[in-house]
Amino acid sequence: MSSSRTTDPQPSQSAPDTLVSTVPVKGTQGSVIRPYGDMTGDGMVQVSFTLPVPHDKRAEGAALQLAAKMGMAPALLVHAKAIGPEHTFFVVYGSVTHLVEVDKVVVIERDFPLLSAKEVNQAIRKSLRRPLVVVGACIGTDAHTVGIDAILNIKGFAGEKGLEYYSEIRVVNLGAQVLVPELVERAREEQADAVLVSQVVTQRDAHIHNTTAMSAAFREAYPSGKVPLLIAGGPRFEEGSAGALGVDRIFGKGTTPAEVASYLVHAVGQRHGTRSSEEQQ
Ligand code: B12
Repeated sequence: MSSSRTTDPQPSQSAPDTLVSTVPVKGTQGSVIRPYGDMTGDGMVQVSFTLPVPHDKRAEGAALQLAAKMGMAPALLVHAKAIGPEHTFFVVYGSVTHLVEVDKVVVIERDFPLLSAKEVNQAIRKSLRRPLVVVGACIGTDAHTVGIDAILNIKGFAGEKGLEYYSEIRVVNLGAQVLVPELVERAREEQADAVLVSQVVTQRDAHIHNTTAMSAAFREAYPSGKVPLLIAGGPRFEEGSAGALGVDRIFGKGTTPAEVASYLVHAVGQRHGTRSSEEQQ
């Protein structure tokens, strides 16, 4: 094993990092780890990618060159297949030289209490004295409604009922491919307290562009301080990117309706200067 593998941790390229394993590696210090392939600390990973070249020997060499530049040494080309006349798909398996510093992994923890449906309803009655109005939609050209429906529809997700089940939440679900001006108009008509948008397609960063355009449109249409809570969700948003996207909160993969309902109570409570009894403890 070369010394660079054990003594030269690479800075992380993007935060937060995903935690793979927390078991310390023999020959490394503290919580520095390497991927596991055949044995502890061998650093083996498998990656797949496409290069815009026809499939031939030169293409395979190009794939291995890329693997080496990504810090995979040695690297094995385990699969190469032409996808059309001008592109080749590759799978490369090899040992990475990079180390993972588990201590430096940043995890964003939930910063509000998880409430039962009864507690959510009570808190809304206390803070608003009327039902909380939620307007939801899949915006842009995105037609992936399963995620937003999982949060909004009464049938819910992961054994939890959706927001429609809560007696103090009124849900207006606009469905798929809703244009931003339409969403803004409907939110105003319904006097929405919160607007929930879903973005699943990430091609060409569509989720980022659409969410940023949506938040800008709301800021333009509403007086300052009166913009509804803006919440975006989908499997590929970066945690912690809410500020950059101009929204109040991002929810990712595996979100459950109770988490969203609890957040709504927390955020509405903050706006109206009331907190749920759990938060007061
Ligand atoms: C079902 C599906 C479809 C269905 C959608 C049906 C429907 N009514 O939704 C159909 C067949 C229509 C479809 C079409 C397409 N699809 Co599709 N589809 C999928 C698939 C298989 C599952 C998505 C899903 O339902 N997940 C289950 C839900 C519950 O999970 P979720 O969306 O992550 O939602 C959870 C959280 O993210 C969060 N959440 C989500 N939204 C929100 C919103 C808020 C406010 C909150 C709080 C939380 C929240 O809470 C949810 C519950 O935990 C995925 C692949 C996959 N396995 O994920 C591809 C996938 C999303 N599709 C993809 C593609 C490319 C397409 C098409 C472009 C294909 C094509 N060439 O035509 C079209 C696009 C159509 C369009 N205009 O949008 C790609 C997207 C790639 C990318 N990086 O953008 C994927 C990843 C497949 C792939 N690997 O290539 N698709």
